[in-house]
Amino acid sequence: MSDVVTFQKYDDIATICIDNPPVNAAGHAMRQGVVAALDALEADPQIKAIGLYCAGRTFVAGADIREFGKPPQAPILPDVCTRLENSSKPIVAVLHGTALGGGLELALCCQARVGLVGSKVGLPEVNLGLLPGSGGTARLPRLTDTKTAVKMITGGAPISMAEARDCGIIDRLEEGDPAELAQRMARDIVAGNLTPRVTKDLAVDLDAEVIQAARAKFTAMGSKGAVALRALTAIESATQPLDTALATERALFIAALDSDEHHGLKHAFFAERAVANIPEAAATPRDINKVGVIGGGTMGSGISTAMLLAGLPVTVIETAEDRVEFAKKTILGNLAGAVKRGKLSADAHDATVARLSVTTDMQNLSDADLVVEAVFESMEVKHEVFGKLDAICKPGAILASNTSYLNLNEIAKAVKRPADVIGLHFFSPAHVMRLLEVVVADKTAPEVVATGFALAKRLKKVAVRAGVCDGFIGNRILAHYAKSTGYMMLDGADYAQIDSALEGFGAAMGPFSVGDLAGLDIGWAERKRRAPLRPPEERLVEVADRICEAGNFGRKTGKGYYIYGEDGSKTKNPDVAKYIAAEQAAKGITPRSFSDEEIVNRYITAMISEAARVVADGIALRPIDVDAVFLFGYGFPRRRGGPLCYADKIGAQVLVDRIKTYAKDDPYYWQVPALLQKMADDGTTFADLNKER
Ligand code: 3H9
Repeated sequence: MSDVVTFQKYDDIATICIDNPPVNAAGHAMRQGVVAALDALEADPQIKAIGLYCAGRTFVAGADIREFGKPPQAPILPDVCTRLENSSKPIVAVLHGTALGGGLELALCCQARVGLVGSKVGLPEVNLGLLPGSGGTARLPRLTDTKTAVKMITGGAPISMAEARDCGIIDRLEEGDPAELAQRMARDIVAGNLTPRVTKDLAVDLDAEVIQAARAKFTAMGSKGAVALRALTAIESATQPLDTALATERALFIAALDSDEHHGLKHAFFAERAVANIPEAAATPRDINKVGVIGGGTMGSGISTAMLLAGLPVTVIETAEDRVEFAKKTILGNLAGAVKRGKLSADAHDATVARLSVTTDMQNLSDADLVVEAVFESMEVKHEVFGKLDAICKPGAILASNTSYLNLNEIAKAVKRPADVIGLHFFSPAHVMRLLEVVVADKTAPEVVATGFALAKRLKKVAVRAGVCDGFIGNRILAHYAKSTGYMMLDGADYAQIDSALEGFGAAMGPFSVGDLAGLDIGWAERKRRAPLRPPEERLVEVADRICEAGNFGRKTGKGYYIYGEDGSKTKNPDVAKYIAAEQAAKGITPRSFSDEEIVNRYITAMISEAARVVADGIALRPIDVDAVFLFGYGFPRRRGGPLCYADKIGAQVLVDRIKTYAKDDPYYWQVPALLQKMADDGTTFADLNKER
């Protein structure tokens, strides 16, 4: 018998158990094991029905994603599915946990399906740039209505087992233990209490209107709708004879395996998980049962909301009564929004609010396990706050700063317990954005780092370990590449064109629109802070300063690069053209035009350059950590996998050549990073570096 698939006989029934941790993925050994078990049980004349179930936390959660891109090893999953479908003995699949992708496809080929209450089924392949490749598109529309099939296959979100029962995907909803249920259900089949429903024998009747509406929607989405459109094409062939439909689906699946979207989305899937692999992973996290937050502004309120949503009691410290009221109002507003978005159940709302207290008395933090400081970005202010916390907080309490760029080693000097100091850099809105940069100072204790990662998991965030430097991973890279857009604008590119070119690349919003949304005063203050540090060789773009000097800070004042009408309109601010022209004239710049391609190339190359330096300096542990930061904190298009995954697609030599070309006009800004040059010379990639580190 195989290591991962075993079977047991009980009189005239048998069970097959798949035990392939962590998620029972349908890897090669598992596929071989299922076929071998089936061969043995079919050959036994005593066995009349079989129950198929999984050990551990879930039924098969899909094909083994790690095998994609490698030569397929027989038996391939579609053949295992067909083998189950053609079994001479009825098989009932018992689904628990998350029966996803190839897992659900295996179940669709069994002669009956039973699901456990509280579990889910889904076909999430589109989230990996794929479509179901083991008959899901051909078989699901035979069991359920077109609308459900299209939604599940092209949308990728799972549905509850109760919904699956209601729409015909499973035959019964049961409670109990999968092993026990597998026996019971097989016996029910033998006794005639559970009637097999063989998918291939059911008729397909696709609703043309639903298909047409979906096709129109995905077509209108352009390249962003391509993955869903491919999946829809497979669904449409479900009306063909099963063999033909399966062949069409297989051909589309193989083409999808080769697509850029799949490559990027697969990388993003593993990036989300790979970042948890840190040097401090073996340390035991400290218990966090009570949290303090210093500062109830937008950031502090967002952090407090995130903690409350994770079930933690929070004490927020503000400086004055009116600020206390503002913080309360903001947090309550955030919680009401969470109820609306389905992130907090209405029943749990009042209990969540009851866990919040907002006060001006810092002594209330004496029993907090963790305090996150989210006050004004000034070393002086941070030192004052950390000095007070050192005196008030109990031994073992973690003292965290939410600073987005200040030197954490300096901040830690304000306390007598630097081992307890860490950076927890949340991204705004902190209760929504998934990224948490965990910044590790020279003296931070390993268990404090491990606690940061454990907390992120509790908050359902993606934690990425960062070293200390100005801006850590994300903001350091952002500070560099953001300049490229200003340079292009001053050299003649229309800023609205820059926005639309980068939106075409996949950014949710172009950089000038983002600046307006975030508030141009933030960048203005930051430029003033950095002004004394700015080397004389560095180009300066002053357009944004002119906009701010006129009292326009973007959306919050109704005017920035764009003018925002009360009716939701957005038009270019004509003053900006005047500021640009004046600066060009003063600096002797003859404006030229830029193609969308050049805009994207310069922007991405600037981003990759600084990202390469961040990796070389050890600020990020691996290239994949930079990718995770940009995917979960900066809206980098997921289908492109992250800046350094995308860099491998471009190639190190091409990037080096581009930088050298751009450097002819601005040799200070465009310098070839040593790591990129080395990769170009050695013919290596960031993916190679991910494997090494
Ligand atoms: C497919 O099925 C194609 C077919 O139609 C056709 C084929 C021909 N493979 O997420 P977690 C690992 S496409 C390999 O932290 P959770 C994961 O990397 C597939 N590994 O746990 C992690 O490893 P590590 C369709 C997988 O409880 C560990 O398991 N299916 C796979 O938070 C734990 O994962 C999907 O897309 C896999 N399929 O969430 C489902 N899945 O510990 C993808 C997980 O070394 N998976 N791993 O970092 C998920 O959505 C979640 O993992 C799941 C569990 C909800 C199952």
